[in-house]
Amino acid sequence: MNSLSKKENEKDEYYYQEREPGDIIYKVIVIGDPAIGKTSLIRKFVKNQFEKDYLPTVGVSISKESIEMEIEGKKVIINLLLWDLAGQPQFYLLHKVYYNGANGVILGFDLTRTHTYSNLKNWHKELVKDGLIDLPMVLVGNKSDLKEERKVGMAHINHMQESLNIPDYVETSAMTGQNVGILFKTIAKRIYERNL
Ligand code: G3D
Ligand code: MG
Repeated sequence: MNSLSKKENEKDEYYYQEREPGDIIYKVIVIGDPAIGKTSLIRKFVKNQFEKDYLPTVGVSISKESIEMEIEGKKVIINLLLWDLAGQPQFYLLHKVYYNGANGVILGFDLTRTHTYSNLKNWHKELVKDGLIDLPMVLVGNKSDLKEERKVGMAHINHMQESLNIPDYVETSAMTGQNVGILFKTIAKRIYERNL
């Protein structure tokens, strides 16, 4: 067996292996304007980059990470399948396919670029149109390390949270890793609570 087919094989085994009946697996879609740091946030969070599948034809890459959390005194292991959509407009028609079966949404913007913040409304509209509005959702403002270049203040963010009805907001830096774990744990916890 050559190394490529061995790798393919391992990947298949990974994706199709039998799972324990109690295994918790959630599909989380990560959306927002290009270059806000969606891919960087996922890369920072996912330890084993082997557990990733890139489908260039549809512009989607899927990573998996497990988190152990204590929720209401109970230890739970949650597997997150993180769907990362390439931002190119040619893929926009595929959003509906990409959204299909999602359990939660991470909606992001770049703290240093105001239009990525204004565009949250359009991303949200698309979620409404595709019937995903009731899913657990976390708002993320990324690039908090770029303090000097910051353009979006907390008052604006709180206003957006209210108008989009997203109670959870996390401010991250994919560069330093600040709050990256908290971001993914927050969405996992919200989905878990929703499904109790
Ligand atoms: P996307 O997946 O949303 O399109 P990427 O965004 O993850 O590709 O990131 C876009 C650019 O922003 C990258 O720079 C990346 O290194 C940078 N970036 C992402 N997150 C952060 C962050 O938290 N802080 C800083 N300072 N930069 C960040 P390049 O230069 O590779 O295009
Ligand atoms: Mg990307």
